[in-house]
Amino acid sequence: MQHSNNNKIQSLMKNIHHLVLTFFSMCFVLASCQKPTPAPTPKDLLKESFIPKPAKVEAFGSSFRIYNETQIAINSNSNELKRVAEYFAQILRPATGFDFNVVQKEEESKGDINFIVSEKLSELGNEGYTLTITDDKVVLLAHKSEGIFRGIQTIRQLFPPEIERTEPQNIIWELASGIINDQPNYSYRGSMLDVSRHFFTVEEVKQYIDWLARYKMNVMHLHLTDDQGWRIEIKKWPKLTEIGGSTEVGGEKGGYYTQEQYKDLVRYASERYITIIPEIDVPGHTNAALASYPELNCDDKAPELYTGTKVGFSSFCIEKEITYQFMNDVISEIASITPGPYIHIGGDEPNATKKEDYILFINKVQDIVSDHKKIMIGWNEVVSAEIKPTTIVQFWTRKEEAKEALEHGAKLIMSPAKRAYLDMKYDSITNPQLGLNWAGYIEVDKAYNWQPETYVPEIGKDNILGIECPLWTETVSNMDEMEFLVFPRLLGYSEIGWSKSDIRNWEDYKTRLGYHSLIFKELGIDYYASKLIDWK
Ligand code: TNX
Repeated sequence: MQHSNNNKIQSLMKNIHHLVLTFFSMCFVLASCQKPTPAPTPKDLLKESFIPKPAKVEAFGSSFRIYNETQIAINSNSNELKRVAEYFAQILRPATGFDFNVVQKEEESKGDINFIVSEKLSELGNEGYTLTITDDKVVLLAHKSEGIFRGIQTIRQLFPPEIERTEPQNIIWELASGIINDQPNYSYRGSMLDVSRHFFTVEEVKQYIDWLARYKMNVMHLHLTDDQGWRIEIKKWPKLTEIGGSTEVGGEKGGYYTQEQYKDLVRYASERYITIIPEIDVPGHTNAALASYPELNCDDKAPELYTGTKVGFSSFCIEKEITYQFMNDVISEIASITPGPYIHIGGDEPNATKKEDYILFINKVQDIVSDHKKIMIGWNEVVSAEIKPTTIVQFWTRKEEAKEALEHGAKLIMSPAKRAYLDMKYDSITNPQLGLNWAGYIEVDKAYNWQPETYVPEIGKDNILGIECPLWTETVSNMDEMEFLVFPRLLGYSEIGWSKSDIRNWEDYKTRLGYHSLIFKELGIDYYASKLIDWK
C-alpha cells in the first residue's frame, strides 16, 4: 500500500515536473519566435565602400539585423513618402523574401527601418539626410522625401551585393551600425545621353536613369536632336520624326519618343528625383530637321538624311522668319511636357553658321525659351551671344569661353571633354572600335582626379552649378557598349558632384571602387575592368 502510494506520488511529481518543463520550454520557444534576439554581429561602418563618399561617418561597431517582421515605418501619411518607402521595399523584397510592410507610425519604433521627414530639419536641405543605425533600429531623417531617397541609396550599399538578386537568398541580412551625416556638394549632378546618333528605347533610358539614381545623381540630360536623328515628336511638325527620326549612324533604323513616352520618362525620372533636361541642338547639328522640311533651308531644298559621324556642316537658315516660327513651336511643345526648369538649346560647333548670324539666332532663341518660362542652357559657344545672367553655360572645351560666361554673370555646368566625356576611350588598346579619342584617353584615375572648382582658373565654386558627364553615341549602338563606357567612370563623376574635394582622394576611392564590381556583376553590367583597380 505504502509502496503503491509512493508510486502515485512519484508519478504525480513526474507529471508536474514534465508540465513545468513543457510550460517553460513553450514560453521559451514562444518568446524566441516572437523576438529572436541573437547578439548583433560586430561590423565596421567605416569599412563600407560607399560611393559617393558620405560627408561624415561614425561607427558603433555592431549591426542591425533584418527579419521578415522588419517594417518600413514612415512618420507621415504623405503619398510622396509612401511612394519612396514602397520603392525601397521593392528593392529589398526579391532577394530577402521578406514582406517589408510599409506602415505609418508617429514615433520611431524598435526593430524597424524608420523614415522620418521633418520640417524642422531644414539645415539638411532638399537632398541631405542623417542615417542612424543601432542594433535595435534604423532611423533615416531628412527635411524632404528627396533626402530620404538619397539616403536609401546609402542603405542599399550596406547590404551585401546579393541584395540585387531576384530570388530569396539564404543570407543573414545585417547592416553595420553607426551614424552618417550627408549632403551633396553640388546641386546639379548629371549625365547626358545622346539618343540621336544612335537611338535608345524608353526602357533603355529608364535603365540609365536607374544607374544615375543608385549613385545619387539628379539630372538626366537627353540630347534629343542632331544631324543623324530627330527623336522627339513635335505635333505641329510631324515629319521631324517621320523622316528625321527614321535612321541613325550607320544607316540602321532609328526611332523617336512620342510625347506620351517622353512624359513617361519624365515621370519615371521624377520619382527618382531626377530632372530631365531636353536638348534641341540648334542652329548647327540640324541636318535631320533640314532633311524633313525643305522650307527650313535657305534654298528650299532638303538635304539627304545623314548617317555618318562628321560634325559642323549643317545650319538653319538664319534670315528666314519660318526658322523662328519653327523654334517657337518646338520650344513651346517641349516646354509644355517638361516640368523641369531648363531647356538646352545646344549651340555647339556652329561652323556652318556665320558668326553674326549665330549671335542673332541665339539671342532670339534665348527670348523664345524665356517666353515659355524656362531657363536656357547652351554649350560654351553661346557666350558669343548676348546671354542673360540666368542662362546656364555648359563648359566642354575652350576655357576662355567658360571665363566669358562669368562676364555675362552666367553660371556653369562643368563637363570638360578631357576629363568628363564618357565617350572617350580609356586607352589606345582596349576595345578599339568603341569610343573616340579627340579629347585624349580617359582612364579611370584621370576621370576621377580633378575638381570642378579648380579646373578653369578664376572659376570657383560660386560660379558652378554642378557637373555633368556626357555620353555621345557615334560609336555606341547597344547597351553592352554603353555599359562599358559608362562603368566604372560614372561612379567617379557621381562622387565629384556629391562629395567635397577635401574628403576625396584617388587611393581611397580606388579601394572602394574595387568593391563595386561585385554589384556590377550582380546587375550584369559589362564594365571596363581597368588594371588600375584591385577588383573584388
Ligand atoms: C563634340 S561636345 C560634340 C558632339 C560630338 C562629341 C563627340 C559637343 C558640344 N559637341 O557633337 O558628339 O564632340 O565626342
